[in-house]
Amino acid sequence: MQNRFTDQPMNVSLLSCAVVAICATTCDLHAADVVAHYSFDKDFTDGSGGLDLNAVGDARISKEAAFGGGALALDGDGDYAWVGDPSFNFSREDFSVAFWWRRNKGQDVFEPLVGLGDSVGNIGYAVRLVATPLKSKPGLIDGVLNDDTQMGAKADQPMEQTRVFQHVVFQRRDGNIELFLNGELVDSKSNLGDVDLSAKNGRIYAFAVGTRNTLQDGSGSIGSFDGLVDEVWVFNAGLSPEQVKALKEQNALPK
Ligand SMILES: [Ca+2]
Ligand SMILES: [Ca+2]
Repeated sequence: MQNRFTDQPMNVSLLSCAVVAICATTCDLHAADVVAHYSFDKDFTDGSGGLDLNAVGDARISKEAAFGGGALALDGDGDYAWVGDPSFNFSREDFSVAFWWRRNKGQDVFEPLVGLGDSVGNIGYAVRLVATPLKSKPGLIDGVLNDDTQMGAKADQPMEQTRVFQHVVFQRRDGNIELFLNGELVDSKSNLGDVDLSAKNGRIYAFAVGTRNTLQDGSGSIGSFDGLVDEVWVFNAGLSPEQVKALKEQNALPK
């Protein structure tokens, strides 16, 4: 690279070092750490670019939303959105998945919300509603890695989930998986499991919203969420509690 004013080569490596040094102290989590962001305000595109979702069945954009002008609406019968890309495979690294959900009414079976899976019952990672809430008793929500439900993070579902959008963050940070509900940490477990299912069966799987067990070409689907999902963020790093709160309150990370 030439400096156009002096015709001298720019010291690119020195400049890069300076940027890295500044970010080491101030850029706790910057734009480069966003893998994908689906606002569902107008369509199924990735606001961070490149990883647009494919909509299946009756999946549509609802005007009711947690943030912005729209959310993803699913009717609980064969609807989901997916994209097959290795960017969602975090292997043994830290990652974070954040989103809002609002349920229509409980189904008898568990309802998958967001995750990476395959067609033979394995889960790379997933957030799921695993029991229907009763009038007196909440159901469970859990986050799992590598199909390891024993080491999953779980909590009672909020009781008002049919009327009020609920915020969830499921992540691995410094070797611990963490589940946040509405900005508060509700469960944490040590989990160094591998989310890479290709080690098990040599294929790449889809990231899916509203179902599970979807292959890289979008085929395969088990279970279907009945309700709204909004502002799905995927990061290739774990979030601090402050970042989780900011994401819930402002739908953005602190500057
Ligand atoms: Ca939205
Ligand atoms: Ca449907």
